[in-house]
Amino acid sequence: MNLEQTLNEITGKLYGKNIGACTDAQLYTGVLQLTKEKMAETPAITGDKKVYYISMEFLIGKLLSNNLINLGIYEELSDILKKNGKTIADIEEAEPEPSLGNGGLGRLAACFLDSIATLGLPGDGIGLNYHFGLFKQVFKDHLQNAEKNDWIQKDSWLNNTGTKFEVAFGDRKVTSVLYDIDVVGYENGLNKLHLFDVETVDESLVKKGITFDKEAIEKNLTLFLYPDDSDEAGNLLRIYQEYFMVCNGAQLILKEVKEKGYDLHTLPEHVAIQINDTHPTMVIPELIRILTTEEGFTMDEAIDVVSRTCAYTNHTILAEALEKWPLAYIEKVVPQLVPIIKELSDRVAKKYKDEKVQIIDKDKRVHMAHIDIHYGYSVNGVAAIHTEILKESELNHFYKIYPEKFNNKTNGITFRRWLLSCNHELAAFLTQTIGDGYKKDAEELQKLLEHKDDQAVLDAIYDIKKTKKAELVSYIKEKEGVELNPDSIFDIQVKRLHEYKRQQMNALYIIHKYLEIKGGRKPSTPLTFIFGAKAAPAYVIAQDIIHLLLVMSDIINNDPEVSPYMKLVMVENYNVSYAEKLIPACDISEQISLASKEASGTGNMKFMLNGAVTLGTSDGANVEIHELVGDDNIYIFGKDSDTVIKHYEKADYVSKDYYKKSPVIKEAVDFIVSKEVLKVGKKENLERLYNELLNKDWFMTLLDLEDYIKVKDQAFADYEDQQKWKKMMLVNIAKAGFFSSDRTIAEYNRDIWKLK
Ligand code: GPQ
Repeated sequence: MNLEQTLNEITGKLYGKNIGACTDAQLYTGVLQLTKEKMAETPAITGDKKVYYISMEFLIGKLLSNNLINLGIYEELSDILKKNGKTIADIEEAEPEPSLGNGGLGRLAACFLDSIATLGLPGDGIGLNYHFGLFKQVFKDHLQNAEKNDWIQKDSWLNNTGTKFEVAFGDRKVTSVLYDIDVVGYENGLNKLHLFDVETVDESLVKKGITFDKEAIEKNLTLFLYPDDSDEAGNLLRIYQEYFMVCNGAQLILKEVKEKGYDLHTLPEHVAIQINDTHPTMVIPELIRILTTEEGFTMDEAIDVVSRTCAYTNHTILAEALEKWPLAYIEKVVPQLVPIIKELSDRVAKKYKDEKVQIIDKDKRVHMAHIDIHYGYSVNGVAAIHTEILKESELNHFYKIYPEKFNNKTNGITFRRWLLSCNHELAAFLTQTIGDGYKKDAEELQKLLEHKDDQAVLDAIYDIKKTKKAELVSYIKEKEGVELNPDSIFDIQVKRLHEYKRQQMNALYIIHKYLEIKGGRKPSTPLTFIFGAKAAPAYVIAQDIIHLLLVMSDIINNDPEVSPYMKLVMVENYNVSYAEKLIPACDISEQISLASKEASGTGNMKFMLNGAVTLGTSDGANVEIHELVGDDNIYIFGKDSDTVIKHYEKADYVSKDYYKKSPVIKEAVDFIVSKEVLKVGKKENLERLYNELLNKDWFMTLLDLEDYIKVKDQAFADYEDQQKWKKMMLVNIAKAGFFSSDRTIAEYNRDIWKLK
């Protein structure tokens, strides 16, 4: 049977209809079933050593198109649908987006699974099946509201495996259920994403918005990702979730190793466990607990075996993100782990006197990262500058003890999703121009450099950008009700909302531009500013920044004097699917974090690959982008990380000094609490933000604002020179190959996992 006959048969059985008669939603279900059948026929990737990537987040996005691409049947299926009067794009719209991650860390895990399978390496993900995932963002009265994201439908990518484990929280026991999602490599075999759930989970617990009873663990454990952690119950729930994941993960790993007939004493020869930031750290004491209590290991043996199996990735230097759980909390949730953690801590204390490397500190808090570093065999950062900062300052005390453990693995992105799937036009043009070798070997994108003086190629890249901008314009019109000008410059900042990422600095630029236009200085090419960001519900200032952006968009877009020259839109519920529409349409990629604070960033790579030019600070992977494209193809501004780190050390940054010194800064900051803005927005939120910027500004917005304005204006001016801009686009695309997650994963494997 050919593909069309198979699909007709499926829709016939499901709905008694042929392809052409189905609704898009019905057809989605039909194609889902077809794809799952094809995946089930794909051979599993095997080998005598396997990596388990354990993570609280897997921001996998919609899976249909990617699976079709990786199976090699995307084109064929899309033709079949067309023939029957349907489009693959409409069917994609019917797929709900799983929301199993917050941002970069979760998305990275998803890119990694794709690359592990694509490289033919045996490797599975281990995580949780959150029923409502990360909240759905809804704007009302210029404020963010959080609602549950009900993404799981009757038919989905989840396969109930029937595997169950028991997980004990002291005397309280729960039973897990394991759901698997198949991960198919690009023209390669099959791995799995294992998502654990609680058998007794109860969705009806969720009342208004995202509020629910936090005590009923058996019922609530897998309802949401990252529950509000502003109170003790929230913190405890997070620890329950973390332990639930690692306890299941440990049982699954040991079960698989035994089933293969290996002696558990040889665990490091057959298993590598990559710990994605500190959230899964308890897998270390949990494995030790199981091996010593159930498998007859001595404590020394268990510690030795586990330490040679686990490797840790650090994704941030922000102190507030480094988990330090009170021992009392762990005692309450998993008392059985406490003796192990104390043993691990005592062994460290005997050997090292330095306070800074202890596992349990004087205040009886457990430093999760310290467990990973002492009892893991590898510690890696996620971009060159980030790893240097870890070695030289943040984790310097550990680096001195274990220099051999430290290594860098600059992040990457899967080109299947972030080029082949989200930008068919560019992918097809590249294939036509440089062949399709780049699909397997991303470095081949450099061949494009041979065409940098080829007018037809330059024009084509620019035209594709125009097409993608036009598509985005109609999408935003439909979703947000805002009319954008496709001939304007698209300047985009999309990422989680955090002060260190400095969306507020971008907002101050926008205020500055608005005032300039009001004063009669109009930009030669109109400007479009687009934001997308969710803020943690308990993060007050982040909510205020969203409020300012929403208020400003109201003011700007409704001002007939200004809106022909400038528009601002903050898209609602920014997620992976939205990113896939925004990124191909972007001209200027905003990567403006305070230097030293963004571990890597991965959006920066996606934008570059799609021909946007970066406007950024010397932070995270921007530094490597800069090195690759050279000074002429990027806009870098702001103080460097050494300068910033010194400011923190000396505590000598005073934002008010910058405000007083610069009339431009003062004017923009004051505007936040001007009559005009207060008329539209809320006094409390706007004043709080204003005071924060003036009296605290912990992430030094005002430090870089003047330079930012100068360099951003330069970028807009350069855009006028079309020829110059086209070449910049071309160089960015050509140099993006380094950021393929295939390269990143090959490095993890070469240096850390060592799989065949
Ligand atoms: N990151 Cl620790 C997250 O998205 N969530 C987290 O909890 C932590 C880090 C990000 C980080 O901010 C980005 O700079 C990285 O590019 C990303 O992880 C992946 O490494």
